[in-house]
Amino acid sequence: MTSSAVDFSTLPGDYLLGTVIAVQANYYLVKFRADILGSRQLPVSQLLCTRRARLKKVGQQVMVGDHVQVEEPDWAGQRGAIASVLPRATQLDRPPVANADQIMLVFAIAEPDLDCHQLTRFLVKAELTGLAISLCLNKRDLVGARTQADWQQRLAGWGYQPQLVSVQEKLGLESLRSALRERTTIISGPSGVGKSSLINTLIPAAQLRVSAVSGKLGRGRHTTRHVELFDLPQGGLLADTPGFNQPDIACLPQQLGACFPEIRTQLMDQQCQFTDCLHRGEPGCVVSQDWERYDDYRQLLAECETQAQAVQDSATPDAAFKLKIANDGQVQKEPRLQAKKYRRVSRRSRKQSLEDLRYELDGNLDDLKALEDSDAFSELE
Ligand SMILES: Nc1nc2c(ncn2[C@@H]2O[C@H](COP(=O)(O)OP(=O)(O)OP(=O)(O)O)[C@@H](O)[C@H]2O)c(=O)[nH]1
Ligand SMILES: [Mg+2]
Ligand SMILES: [Zn+2]
Repeated sequence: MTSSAVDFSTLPGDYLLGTVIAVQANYYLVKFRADILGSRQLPVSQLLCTRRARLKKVGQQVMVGDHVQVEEPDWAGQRGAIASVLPRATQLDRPPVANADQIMLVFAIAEPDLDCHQLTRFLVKAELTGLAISLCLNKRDLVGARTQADWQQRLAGWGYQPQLVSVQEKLGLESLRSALRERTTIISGPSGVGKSSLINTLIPAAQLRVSAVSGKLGRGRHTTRHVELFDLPQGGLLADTPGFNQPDIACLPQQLGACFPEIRTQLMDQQCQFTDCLHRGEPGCVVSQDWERYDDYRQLLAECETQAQAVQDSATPDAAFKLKIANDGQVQKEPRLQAKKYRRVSRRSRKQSLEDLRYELDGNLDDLKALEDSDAFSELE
């Protein structure tokens, strides 16, 4: 099964359809996949493509994971041009990936220690995408059978069935392989848990950079910076994403409950008196408060409310300031930078892809807009 909003079998025979597996500045690496090509044979399996000016003019973005039509292939020079982008079945903005089927969250049982609050943030963030979620706990070689069983049981109480693996000792990888087969999966998780190691083991050709966990943060020194899709030998694609340690949760307070399986199951065959109930003791609320992550739910709810309030307040913006939400959920006022005065990006940054810059700006849309308006952007183009 290949994720797409389009039935590939209905496309004309000479239609050259590929999947964008990497984006670097204005170049798109397009892979022609055997599962889409069927019996067709092509001289090479991938081409480095530019985007037709027409697409640029209409503002059609091309993302990793996009299924695209390639024109004028130069097989000898391994170049081509993207003529159109097929409708997306799904789209994630952070990381920017189109047509993903599922998110696989990777955490380590140890080194770094499994932090339940951090795991909850990642889970909620993943739940908000609406994609299917699978959870993988790596480095099981570092703990005993008892600890492994305890985690399994604890997370089952949250509503998840983690797969316990050791990439290093090659334990538990078979069931992981079958969960990934013929699907496009985004691998996500904190730094240093072994995401790149896992992908290298599943796809030896990927050769992602892995490095020793070092320093107080327990963070790998060479962290993954680009979003790139890798072909699984048994079919399917994997995206390694940069590790985030503290994903921010931006949703309406009313959306948060649906991100907790514990709440979802309680609301399966009963409902609260008020449809916008936030499950914190309102009259007629049927959701119990007696479950492990209830305090996490309340904490995240408070964050969402703070953010929602900040958005409301900024409807009448104070021109000189902009609102910023810090990692701890506190809203801070920061002087607004004028687009023209935006600091020049460093030589190092300029060499990086726009995707990297998006990460470095940490999702701050004002800054991104300022950057796109500034000449730094056209230098990247
Ligand atoms: N003991 C043990 N160590 C592992 C295992 N898998 C990976 N590691 C080590 O964990 C460290 C970090 O691995 P990476 O694959 O770079 O982690 P990552 O999640 O890609 O990190 P970022 O790219 O920073 O997000 C490396 O030193 C790996 O050798 C495992 O199963 N057991
Ligand atoms: Mg990595
Ligand atoms: Zn309720």
